[in-house]
Amino acid sequence: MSQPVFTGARDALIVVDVQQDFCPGGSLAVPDGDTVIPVINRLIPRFGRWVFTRDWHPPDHVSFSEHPEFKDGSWPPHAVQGTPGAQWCPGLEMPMNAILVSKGDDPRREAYSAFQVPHFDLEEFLRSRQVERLFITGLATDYCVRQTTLDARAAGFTVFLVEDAVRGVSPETTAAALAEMEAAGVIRIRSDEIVDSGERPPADYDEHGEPLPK
Ligand code: VGL
Ligand code: ZN
Repeated sequence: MSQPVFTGARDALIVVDVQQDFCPGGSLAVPDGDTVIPVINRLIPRFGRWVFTRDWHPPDHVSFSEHPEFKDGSWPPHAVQGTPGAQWCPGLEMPMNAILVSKGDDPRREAYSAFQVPHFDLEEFLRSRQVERLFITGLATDYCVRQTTLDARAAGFTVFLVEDAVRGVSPETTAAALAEMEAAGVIRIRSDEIVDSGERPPADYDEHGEPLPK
């Protein structure tokens, strides 16, 4: 381990789009996409806050094409609401109290990033809970991971990209995305460098389900 980073109360793990259509056998399969699952499962217990995002498209989403070119704006139908392809990949151990952010549900608009959804202000949600650092995992490095990571940096968070917990659609766009993220100040880290300090964030609710003051 080169440089351990200790997780604590001001950290959140972000898990981007680990859904069946992005894993082997899916309509928009990311090469080796399923290899991120055990890595993410090992990271989950080192955190006290988790945001899981999912692509959640209507059947007539603007990005869908009959002759997909597998690039921006021209994808095969994928992650259609309520279909098996939109479900989590088998084996992903999402905590019961993770935050779920659905995106891409407007048929007319692409939404690669969890910070771009009109119905939920993720930045405000995290800020109001004193979150400062985000650890980004999931699929795909060159699209939704890239945009989520860049938006997180633009919002002022310290951002770690967990490089063995992400996979990309193509080598060229993945290399370009990694360079772009690094230029934006994103810190690349391996999952084995992330160590649990044991510190946890305060609870959001009491034992009766009433919100606690922040
Ligand atoms: C994604 C392409 C289209 C992703 C989503 O999750 O990275 N890529 N929709
Ligand atoms: Zn999509």
